[in-house]
Amino acid sequence: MTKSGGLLRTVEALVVAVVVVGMTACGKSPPPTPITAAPPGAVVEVIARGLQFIAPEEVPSGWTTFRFRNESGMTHFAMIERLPDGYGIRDQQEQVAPIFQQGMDLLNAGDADGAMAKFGELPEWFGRVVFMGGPGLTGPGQISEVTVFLEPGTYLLECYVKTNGVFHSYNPAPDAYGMVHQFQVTEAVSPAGEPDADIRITLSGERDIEVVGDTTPGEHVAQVVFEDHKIYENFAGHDVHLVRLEDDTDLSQLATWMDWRQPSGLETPAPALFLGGTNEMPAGQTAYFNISLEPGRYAWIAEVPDPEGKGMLQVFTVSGDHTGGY
Ligand SMILES: [Cu+2]
Repeated sequence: MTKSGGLLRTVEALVVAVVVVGMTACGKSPPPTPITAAPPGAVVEVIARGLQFIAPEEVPSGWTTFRFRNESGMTHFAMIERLPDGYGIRDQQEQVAPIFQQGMDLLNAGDADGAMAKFGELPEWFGRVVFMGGPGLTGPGQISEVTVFLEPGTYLLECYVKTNGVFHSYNPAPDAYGMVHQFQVTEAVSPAGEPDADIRITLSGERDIEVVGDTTPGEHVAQVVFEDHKIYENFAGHDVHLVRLEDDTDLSQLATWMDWRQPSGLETPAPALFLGGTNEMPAGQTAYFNISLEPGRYAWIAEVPDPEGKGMLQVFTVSGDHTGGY
């Protein structure tokens, strides 16, 4: 048994004890138990609270919707990562997260060569992690939803936004681990089908983000097609997020923020309100995400270095009902 498994069992035993005592004492219904498994076909609830994910440990395979509720005061995302067989959260904690943090510390100190040498220490298996989308950048108090097709296996949810230069997924304190959560995608298949969409977004490393559909006020579902998978200087592939722009939003600051290698990149607080999207996926994969639009200015933006230069920062306006005074 692993240490975390032992801890979990201890927590479960405590919960059972509390439930039994509570029922015996007053005969009322038991308090809610921790989330351990999502029922097949149900929406998988993922909560960001502080610098932790609260999410199920088992998720059905097939088309599954992840609803990400950000209860914290910071912007986060929830990237879905399929681990190679035999690897788990402890390997990420011991062999990957510290390397990225040490490399980031070197970048913050202006030592780009040292940082690249450090990133060269990443283990071979990290190159075999498959990024499978997941809820994109989501601002404080916001809820975002992504639907993806998952095969059975061992997965992580990860957020690597930074606070004070430290990745949310890195926490050097034992048993106080940061924004990484391991879950198992089971053989039980979700009865949910592929969602319907009214907006289609095509992502390619060869051209601008292509959006087809009407971005009118109200609810929409966007289908995101990953036509190819190009790896950029930040070791990541293209993706797409929705961000609300205010009159004083600085687009060049926003563009810089999308590159985690910059000291100000992905650093708390975000320069604008993010409303979800999808993290990267392999070529040929498709994700769906829910969008709620009000009249105003928005942008589609990818988490890549210089998104504007790549055609991956696209501003658009949602027109209001003219009788409403907009
Ligand atoms: Cu985070």
